Amino acid sequence: GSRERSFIMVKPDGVHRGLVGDIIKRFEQRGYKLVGIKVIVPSRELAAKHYAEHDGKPFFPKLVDFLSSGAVVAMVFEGKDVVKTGRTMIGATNPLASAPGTIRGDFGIDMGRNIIHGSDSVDSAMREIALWFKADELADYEPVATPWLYE
Ligand code: DAT
Ligand code: MG
Repeated sequence: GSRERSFIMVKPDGVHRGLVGDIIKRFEQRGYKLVGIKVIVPSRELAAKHYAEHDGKPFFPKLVDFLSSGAVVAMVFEGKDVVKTGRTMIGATNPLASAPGTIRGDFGIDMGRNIIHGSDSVDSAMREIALWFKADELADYEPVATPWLYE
């Protein structure tokens, strides 16, 4: 439904490169509601928990080092089909395989510098949101634009 939520995170490369505003703008103008946002330098422990599904893969240590190497912007967006649509807006895991118009396809080259994370399922989103945010860090409000976005 329209209360679906996704965990969206600008990774350290995206923050260093000044892409935060552009990324927020894309979700905002699509009509998704920002319900949580914070800037943090994740610990290695938090980064490892976030990427737990990849624990044991050859790229895992590098991935954890990278995510915990600097500031990230962690966000929760809400709206109809935001998990799947968010993934479409982000593009493929490998930026070189991502279509222009997608975030990775517009801004990235290498897999290990792919700018942004987005939850891959509603279940992953719930796990990730609980990992990165406390319940009282998520805002409950109704944008006045809602009836002009949803019929
Ligand atoms: P996504 O970020 O598109 O959900 P994923 O969950 O499969 O992709 O992998 C998490 C991150 O790990 C991904 O953004 C970049 C990195 N990664 C994935 N597969 C990789 C590989 N084969 N070699 C190097 N890094 C990889
Ligand atoms: Mg993933």
